[in-house]
Amino acid sequence: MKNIKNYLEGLGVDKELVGVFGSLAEAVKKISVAVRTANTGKVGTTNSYGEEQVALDVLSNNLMIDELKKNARVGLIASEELPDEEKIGEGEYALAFDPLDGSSLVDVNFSVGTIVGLYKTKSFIGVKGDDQVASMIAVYGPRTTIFLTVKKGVAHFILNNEGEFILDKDNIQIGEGKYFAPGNLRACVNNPAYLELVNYWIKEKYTLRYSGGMVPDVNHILLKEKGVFAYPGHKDEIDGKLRLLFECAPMSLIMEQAGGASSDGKMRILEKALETLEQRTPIFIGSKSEVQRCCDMLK
Ligand code: P6P
Repeated sequence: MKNIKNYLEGLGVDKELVGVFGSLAEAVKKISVAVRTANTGKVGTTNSYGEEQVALDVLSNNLMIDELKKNARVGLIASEELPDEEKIGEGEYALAFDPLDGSSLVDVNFSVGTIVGLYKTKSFIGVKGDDQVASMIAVYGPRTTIFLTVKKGVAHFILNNEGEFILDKDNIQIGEGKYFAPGNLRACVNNPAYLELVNYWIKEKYTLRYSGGMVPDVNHILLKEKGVFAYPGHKDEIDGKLRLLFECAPMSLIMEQAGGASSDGKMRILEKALETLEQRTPIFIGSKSEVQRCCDMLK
């Protein structure tokens, strides 16, 4: 049975990057335990985007950073839970992450996830998603799983009882099919085109799969190999809620590497140059024809 290390070695990935994924796997295992056991209460602080932090946000962020600080190959980090990018060493890899996306869903026992984009850069300002050398999402659900890409396709791993992530499926190929995850439905009030798009999916009898957690919702598309997740902006937040660096770019790299697409409605997410760490973007991600439908109908 292949684990992450020998899967990556089989692709000829250099040992430094294999080691970084080893650190990420260790962090994911620790966050998985925290999600299942730690306090989900609010800690009375907010992150630099004004979002109230729950104890788990802070704990997950600390678990991730502690693990990365042990790896000499990691030089720069940026986290949704930190106010700015931070140099933590001399290594060539720069990691941008949302340590626990959807943390507010833990207290209702919904699935949540970790999102990581890996770069070789001295600063995240100015980077594009296409500059990522790799990306990873972890899902904390009934099982703890990882999707990752090193730009040689996408592979899925499941954590076993021995603490190993074992290869479940590689070469994920996104086709077409009738699943939809229509986020930010409140945008329909001021955006008749979005209302028309959602009504199209309803009239065509698409199956609704929306949990309020982007990671499990995109994970569903990757495992079913079809479907679309939409999160448009609306008049009060024209760029929507989701962040380019910490959420959308890493997810978009995985989706495109699996043969899907990801757009902000006008351009590929992976072509968008980062202007600020907290930059948000609308996102339509999944099966190619569904993403195209979103772009066409929301033009
Ligand atoms: P809404 C979770 O808080 C998150 O950042 C994403 O994981 C998710 O897709 C989105 O927000 C949900 O937003 O507006 O449905 O609560």
